[in-house]
Amino acid sequence: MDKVKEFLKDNLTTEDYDKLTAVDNPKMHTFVADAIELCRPDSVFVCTDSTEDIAYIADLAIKNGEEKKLAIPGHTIHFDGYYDQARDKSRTKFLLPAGSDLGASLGSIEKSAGVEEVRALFKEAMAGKELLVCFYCLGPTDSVFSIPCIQITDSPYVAHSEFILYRTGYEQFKKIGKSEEFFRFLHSEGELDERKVSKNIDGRRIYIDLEEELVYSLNTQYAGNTIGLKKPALRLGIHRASKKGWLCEHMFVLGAHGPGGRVTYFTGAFPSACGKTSTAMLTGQTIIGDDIAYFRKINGKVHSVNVEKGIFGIIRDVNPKDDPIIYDALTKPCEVIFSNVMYDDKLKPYWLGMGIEPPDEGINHSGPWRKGNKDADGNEISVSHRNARYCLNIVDLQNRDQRIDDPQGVPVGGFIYGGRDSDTWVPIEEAFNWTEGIIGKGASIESETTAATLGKEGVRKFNLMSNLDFLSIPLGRYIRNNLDFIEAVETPPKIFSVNYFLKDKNGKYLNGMADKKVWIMWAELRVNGDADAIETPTGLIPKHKDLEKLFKEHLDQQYSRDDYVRQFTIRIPETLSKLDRIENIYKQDVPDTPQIVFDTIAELRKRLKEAQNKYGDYISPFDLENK
Ligand code: SPV
Ligand code: MN
Repeated sequence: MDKVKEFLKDNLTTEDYDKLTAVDNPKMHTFVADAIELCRPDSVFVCTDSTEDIAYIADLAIKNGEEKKLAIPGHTIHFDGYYDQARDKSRTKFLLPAGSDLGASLGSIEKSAGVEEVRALFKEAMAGKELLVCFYCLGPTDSVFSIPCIQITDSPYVAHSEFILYRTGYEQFKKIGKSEEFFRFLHSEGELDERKVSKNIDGRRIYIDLEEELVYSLNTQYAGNTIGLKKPALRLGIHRASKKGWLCEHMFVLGAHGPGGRVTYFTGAFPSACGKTSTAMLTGQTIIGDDIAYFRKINGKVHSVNVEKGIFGIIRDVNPKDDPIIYDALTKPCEVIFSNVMYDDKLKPYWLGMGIEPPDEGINHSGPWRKGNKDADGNEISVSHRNARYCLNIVDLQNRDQRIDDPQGVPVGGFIYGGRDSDTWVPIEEAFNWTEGIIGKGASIESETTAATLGKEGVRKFNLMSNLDFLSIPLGRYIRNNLDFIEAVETPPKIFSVNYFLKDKNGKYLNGMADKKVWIMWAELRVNGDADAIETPTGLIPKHKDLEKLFKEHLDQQYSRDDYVRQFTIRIPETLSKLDRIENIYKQDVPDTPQIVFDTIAELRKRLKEAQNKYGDYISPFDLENK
């Protein structure tokens, strides 16, 4: 018997040892043995795909106090520390060998120093705890898209969340034999305080080794930092995709149901808290996924899968009117983990914008809470955190798409890029072609910041493909990969920009929350050649007559010409300023920007200026329609 197996035999129960070694993968065994030696847990549990093993993890989360049962069967609540409520960008770093460089915007640390630092923090970090060894699969199992993953963690909350969010992977691991191609994640929540939340926030680290496809995460519980398969794996996925010629995007996958029963699949990228999940959840449509998608070319077509099988969604403003399907799942017996909402003495959860008045006291992310309580910085503590979440299985949603687990994925008709933009982009516009779509839409996303990352809200930030936080390759190469991806694709997906957040001069939103459905249904018609469009300097926008019909059909609303003009006026000065900002970012901060980015921006600017000379600063869509 080799040394690693001997070590494992000495440190695992016979049952766990047998489970682990039934998967005959030396690299995986070495990873587990090293984690045990480093973190020194009291015990080890190896989790297979069996329901008993998975139930053991969920029970452990209750036993150790990281989750608490709520009144509705299957529902639990979890809290993260008061200052551990979002992704920590500043302490998320790539471990880079000396001499390599990803560009200034991607945080990194020299690899040997970083590994030494983080391993020192992991030393004996699991004393008194159980180390959990869990196997998952990114993408559907038994598919060209599948990526097996191993997660080691001392947090049953993290492992439990992953069993909701990802397909199981123990059997998948058996199938890959001795292959070394899998992602590895090592997590420890570190010391917990009496509320069972990570205590040493200063020691929070998320360190990513791209070459090894290995991520260390520590002293944090917030899922965006700890759930290896979510944002850590998104970074590994982008890196691997770039090497192998596919795409890994921060995108939902939605089935839009058009006339005659046809289904057209869209994928969409929006920065956090900008309407991504609610677009993926549009009524009357079907959902494949709401966060991360892989893309491959299959038989000359672009196909996509949901990397996940569950949703870790923002719960703020989820109410029966705006999000009826999610609200239904959050109020019926099924598996749900709520995080950072409030519960009362009847074990009922409450959150901001749920459509009913919450009680004046309960337990929330700050501990025992009363309306009006202030935190240490003097800020009033809201009933739930603005980035509070729910975690649930997509199978528990009425609107799941039938092809959710299709190993071939689904063919993609359109890409949608959106952001929180109060004054520039129209509600929807189709790009003239793939190149203009990738550059003028995806690579030009700016969005006003939200509560999903630490820092000030409401500041306009560049966020190409809403993937900036997760890029693990130089920005220019990432754009190039997107541009080149449709080589040899007969009909590339159409590319659309959307903007749900336009405001008038008084700061009032120009659109209702429900309007997004009309924009997506218009895109569905466009992909299938069933609607005309008006040419603008930057793309193609809907005609009033088509929107009028769609508003009537889908929302039972009149859509006036005035509303249309207010929303679809082309704002030349704002669009030109935006182009300047975007061009400057690429000029100053992205040394490997492909020349075509500058050429395309120059072309867009030329067309905008020509239109400005002809029509003035603000162009009504009717002027363009009648030209
Ligand atoms: C996002 O913020 O993009 C999310 C949630 O999907 S998190 O896991 O924090 O990334
Ligand atoms: Mn996301």
